[in-house]
Amino acid sequence: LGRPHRVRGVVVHGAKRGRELGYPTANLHADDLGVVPADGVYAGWLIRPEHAPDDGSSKRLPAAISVGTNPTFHGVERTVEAYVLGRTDLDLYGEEVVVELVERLRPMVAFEGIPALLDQMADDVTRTAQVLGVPAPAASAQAPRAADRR
Ligand code: FMN
Repeated sequence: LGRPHRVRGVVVHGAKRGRELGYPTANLHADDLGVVPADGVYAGWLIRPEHAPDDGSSKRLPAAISVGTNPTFHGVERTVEAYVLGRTDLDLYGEEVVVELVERLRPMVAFEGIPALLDQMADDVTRTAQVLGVPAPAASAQAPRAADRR
């Protein structure tokens, strides 16, 4: 991508499906989605410019980012959503954040079902950690693989 693309926006409530899937995402209400690069899945960072942590927690969080309409769920609205690796506890609603897209991993895909999407997302998370040079989240922090949910 050359210089990483950045999208700034306020975190809004999405379809709430992500939490159930095990991958809660921060959905961005972007100032200008027109400048977002092609639909797909990216490795990148979620940056919290207004977050002044006194606990030493980071302003830059590693994230797997989805840009598109979520065709598996027949969505129509184009969204930018960031899953912060291994974090199911973050509450970012109403916060202004910046999403930095470092590397495009793959196109957006309309999967036949949720198990296939979950297997792919687990792989996306592993590859994101590799690209960013951070440890992959512990298995316990990850969503169950599709095979474990049957
Ligand atoms: N949705 C798709 O339909 N196809 C995909 O290939 C796809 N890949 C994703 C990869 C990652 C790393 C993430 C975080 C999301 C991906 N999504 C994909 C989006 C999910 O469908 C979406 O996060 C989920 O439906 C939750 O939506 P919500 O936040 O609006 O509740």
